[in-house]
Amino acid sequence: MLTKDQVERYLNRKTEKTIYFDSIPSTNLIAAQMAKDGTPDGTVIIADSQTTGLGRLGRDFYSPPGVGIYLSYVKEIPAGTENLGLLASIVALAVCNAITDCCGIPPKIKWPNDVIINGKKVCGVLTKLITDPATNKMTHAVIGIGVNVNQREGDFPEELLYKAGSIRAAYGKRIQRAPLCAEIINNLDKLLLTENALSANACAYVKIIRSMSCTIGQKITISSNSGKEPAKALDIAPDGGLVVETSAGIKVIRSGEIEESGEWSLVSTY
Ligand code: BT5
Repeated sequence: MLTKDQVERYLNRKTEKTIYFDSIPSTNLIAAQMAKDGTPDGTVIIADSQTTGLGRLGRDFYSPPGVGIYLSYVKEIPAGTENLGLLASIVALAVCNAITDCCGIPPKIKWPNDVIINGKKVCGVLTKLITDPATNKMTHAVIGIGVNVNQREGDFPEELLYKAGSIRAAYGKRIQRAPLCAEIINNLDKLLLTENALSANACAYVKIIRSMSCTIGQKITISSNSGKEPAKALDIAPDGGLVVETSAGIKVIRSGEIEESGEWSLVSTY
């Protein structure tokens, strides 16, 4: 199990709350309730496993015990926050840097927030914004992060085998989860609390996120409420959106889903 004693040896934070569970339905559900109840900025909920881990759009996130990192980070959204569109990519950046520093493998970011190694998803991010019903203002972001660390090839359910990967499968041996988990939190604290990346000048972050993107240059399909549309991904916009070229011209998408067709795989290979 990923325990408090193991993780705290590597954590830089001194005052922010970090709460540990063995098995719970979803760290995001607990973190969202705590955000509504006014938990301090930077509160983190960690679980060794989740029984109903959540993905985006009602999907599941497979979260078995003993092999992954499942955590949710509560970030207050002060008035004047400008870079909320970049949040998902900034979180992916924090995870990528932690994996590079702890495991020596530089992952890529599939826009906006999947972390990819050798073409497979090793981490997903789910961001939920909390609104105060009294004022109708956004108060918090709950950032859920799930990382596949020590699964071996073939450990995933059949339907995930072709798309899910783990750091161990890429690295070739077991990874210590505690230092990696702590480094993800240390990076989030640095970016979101110390540097205040959501309100700071975004240029430097966008530049790094762009350099880690495996989406730029790809032939993609955009899925949205209005259907599917083929496109080519051109760039990351200054606000975190994806600049795409479609048959109708160049535009920026800020929500919806993209699938990479796999035909232009140049950018995502190592
Ligand atoms: C995500 O959604 O990837 C967001 C995942 C966020 C998980 C964290 S864990 C801590 C926190 N608490 C929660 O309850 N959730 C967050 P999405 O982009 O919708 O991807 C979901 C899809 O990825 C699924 O439909 C599967 O196809 C695939 N998938 C499921 N489990 C996976 C896994 N462990 N690794 C890679 N892919 C997975």
